[in-house]
Amino acid sequence: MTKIESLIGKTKTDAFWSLADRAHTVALFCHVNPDGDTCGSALALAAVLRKEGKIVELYCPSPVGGKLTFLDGWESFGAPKTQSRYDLGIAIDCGDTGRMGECAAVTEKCDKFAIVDHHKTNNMACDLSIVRPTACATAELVFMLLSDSKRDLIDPVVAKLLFSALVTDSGGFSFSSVSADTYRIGAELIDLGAKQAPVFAHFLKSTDRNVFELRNRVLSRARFFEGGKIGVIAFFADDFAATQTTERDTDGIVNFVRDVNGVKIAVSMSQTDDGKFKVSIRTDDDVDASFIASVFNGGGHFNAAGCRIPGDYEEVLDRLLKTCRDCL
Ligand SMILES: [Mn+2]
Repeated sequence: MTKIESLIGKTKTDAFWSLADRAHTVALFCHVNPDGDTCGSALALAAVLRKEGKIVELYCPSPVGGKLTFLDGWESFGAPKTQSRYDLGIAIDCGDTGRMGECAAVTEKCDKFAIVDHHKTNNMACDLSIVRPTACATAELVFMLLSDSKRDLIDPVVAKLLFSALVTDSGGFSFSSVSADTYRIGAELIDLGAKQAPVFAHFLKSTDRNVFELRNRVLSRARFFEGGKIGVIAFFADDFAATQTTERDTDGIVNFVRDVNGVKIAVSMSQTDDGKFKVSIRTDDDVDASFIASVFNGGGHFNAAGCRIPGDYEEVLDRLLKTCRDCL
């Protein structure tokens, strides 16, 4: 079998463990509106560090629930924190400090601070930065960190957490960000005890009835521009109220627009309580989604990015369409 190319390299891996092995108390940080990658990667790393006798506490600025309750240990995000300081803080899958929300203040209480991430826009200050935009998921990086010296600590639960993170961030190993190593890592995780079928069924197939209703409402109003090259959907407060859903349930619905033949840029606009729109942008291979997001102070990946824009619907839509047209 072909050996998996290290995405990280020995020097950085050693630097990471020289920080982590010395730490007794560790804080792990996940990003706002958490997904399977940030939570699965953090919970996997937490499980391993706890096996080594460390006190590990998990921070996320948004509630962790919904589909993420499939991830073993998810309750620990809501557990009361016992430490006033940490030897080490690690931001997992957070493209910038803003993604840590109010939890960013806790990083001040960490004697050392590291980041493990795959967002190309990452420019956070830290003692150790492991940022690899070629990784399709932060889980690939966590796996590589563990695969050498800590492999014995990857039990079936840790393998399931990393496999879940990998599947959710790679669209079930289907995005252009997926490499042959992504599949190799997936295969290794199955060898280590991850069961793939329940992960695919849970994260990629199953839908709650109310989320199904939300999806139908919003997709039925989809608008197309530029001869069908740009597709836009919008979630308003009354959509959430009528279907008893929240912003968290919008996840992935924009992909139905991206998958329409001819669409090069799919945009999802989701109304928030503070008079803004949370915008998700999905693109095909020719268009840089992270550039569009960066125009509005957001960021992300080449084919998937996001930002927040204040204003009313028509005004925000106009500004977005102008930028999108310029990118076609
Ligand atoms: Mn990720």
